[in-house]
Amino acid sequence: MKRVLSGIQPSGQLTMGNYIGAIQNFVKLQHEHECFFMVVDLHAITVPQDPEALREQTESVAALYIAAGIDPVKAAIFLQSQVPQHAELGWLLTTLTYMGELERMTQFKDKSEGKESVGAGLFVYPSLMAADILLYNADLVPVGDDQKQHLELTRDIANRFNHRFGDYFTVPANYTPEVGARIMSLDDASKKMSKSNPNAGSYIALLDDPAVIRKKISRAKTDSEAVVKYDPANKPEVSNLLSIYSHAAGMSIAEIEAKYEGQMYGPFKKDLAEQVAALIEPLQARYHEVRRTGEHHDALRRGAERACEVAQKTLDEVKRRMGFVLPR
Ligand code: AQP
Repeated sequence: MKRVLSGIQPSGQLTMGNYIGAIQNFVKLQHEHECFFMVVDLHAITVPQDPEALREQTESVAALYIAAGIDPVKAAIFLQSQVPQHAELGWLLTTLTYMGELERMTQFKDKSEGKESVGAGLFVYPSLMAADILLYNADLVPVGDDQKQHLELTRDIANRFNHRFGDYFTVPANYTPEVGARIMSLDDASKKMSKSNPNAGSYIALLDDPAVIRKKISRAKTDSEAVVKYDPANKPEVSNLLSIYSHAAGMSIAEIEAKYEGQMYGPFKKDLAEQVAALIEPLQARYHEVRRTGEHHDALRRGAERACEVAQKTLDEVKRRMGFVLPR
């Protein structure tokens, strides 16, 4: 049994990108491994936040974890800010991270582009992410394609620590699905689908009304070829819709291509919308039940207790190795 850790930022409404790239894998992995799934609220404040929105989105992500099928008895679900060891190890690892490494992070470049004042937190975000993972000595980190560069840096930081202070950290491996590792925007297939995109038509939110989802999919960009074929280099929009279809319906890309052979995009898009709605409707019903009963609060409390126990052991050992005096 391996140890698995991952998280999602409460920085907006979760999208089908988050579902396919992350949550769907979390649900699978909980049956095979010891899992820790966080809501990374400390990461969400690396860009300016509205306090009320942050609170609501944090609860929403936690409830969606449960609604999507993560069992809080099997996996620890917790809020990053309720496990203070993350911030502390984050600082320690920041001192082991080089400016040049952080400057190379494409997510930092994307999120800071064109902004006048960019917070230092956005810059050092990858050191905190390294702390998130290394606190649990996680073997496997299920993330979408967009997070691979951060994970690579985590590996470098872990190796650097091990080299300077003696072998301690597990160097984590990533776990990314082949198809769907990067779900793209509905309006621009060169950009990933992102919950913080100001254009709501660019993403399918898990809490979107099914009528809205149908509309968004019917308006999704395609091409003029009218052939349902997976070819990301030449048909990025249609390939993206095929990936979403494949995950929503549990069908292979080849099966879907065969189903729509000789047809225009209309029937394909219509069925895709139905598949997504069929996936989302029960999830939404369960979500509203969780929010109504508040069962996620109990799960978060238990999750944080379990996470703190593991995290404190790691933090003590890291501090001892780095030369800090521990309380006696
Ligand atoms: N479009 C995507 N396709 C596949 N996987 C994705 N993920 C995010 N977008 C896609 C995966 O979801 C997990 C959580 O991501 P995050 O919230 O930590 O931050 P992110 O990667 O920056 O996701 P967003 O939705 O784009 O958030 P914002 O807009 O706030 O930056 C990760 O495993 C990620 O790979």
